[in-house]
Amino acid sequence: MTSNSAPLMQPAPRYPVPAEEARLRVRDFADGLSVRRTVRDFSDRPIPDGVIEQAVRAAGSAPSGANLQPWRFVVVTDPQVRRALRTAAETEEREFYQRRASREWLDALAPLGTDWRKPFLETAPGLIVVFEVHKGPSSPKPYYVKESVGIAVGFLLAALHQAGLATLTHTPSPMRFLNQILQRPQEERGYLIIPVGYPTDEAQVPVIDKKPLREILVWS
Ligand code: IYR
Repeated sequence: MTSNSAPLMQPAPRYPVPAEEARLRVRDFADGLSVRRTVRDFSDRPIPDGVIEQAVRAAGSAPSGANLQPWRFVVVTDPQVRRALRTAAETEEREFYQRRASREWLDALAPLGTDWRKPFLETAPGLIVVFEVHKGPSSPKPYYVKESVGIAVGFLLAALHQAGLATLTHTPSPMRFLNQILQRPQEERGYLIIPVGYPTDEAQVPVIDKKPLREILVWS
């Protein structure tokens, strides 16, 4: 079916911010995000009710290819399911760290201190498993899927950080075990696992830095 009719339009929403206020707000936003760190040691402190819902709402407001919103966010709290995910992820990750990864890749990871062990899949009180949604019985063919889901995840991480929650972006590879354990249809493809919670009192993070603005920003 094709459609040539003009799309239904409405006035663009206004979001008025005076110039001086704009400078303050964007600086505050950047300051707030710049203290975000990926955390690997989670306490059992629970996630406040309602926070995940609003954070996923923020993610769902992201722009996407043809506005097809090709994402699904599966929240896992059940300890048994978290254990199954950990076992499966560690199987793949052991393979990665011991065989699949190149020396160059392992050298790049060394400053982060990561290895095949993924205890945070069990210790974090919640996991948000993000899936790409491809063409299927109830989903159309999407476009720019990785870009779209990446933008949505950016919104999600920023929202959770805003709520004071720590997150980790975990990328086991391959991720097909996610479909099986979480009983997701095959048009859904694992994109990322995001453990969410609060750091333990003893949690440490590697000393790393972000590139300064003058290195990443070019006015052309
Ligand atoms: N997926 C593995 C390895 C890994 C890869 C990158 I690139 C990282 O920044 C961190 C880890 C893992 O999750 O450990």
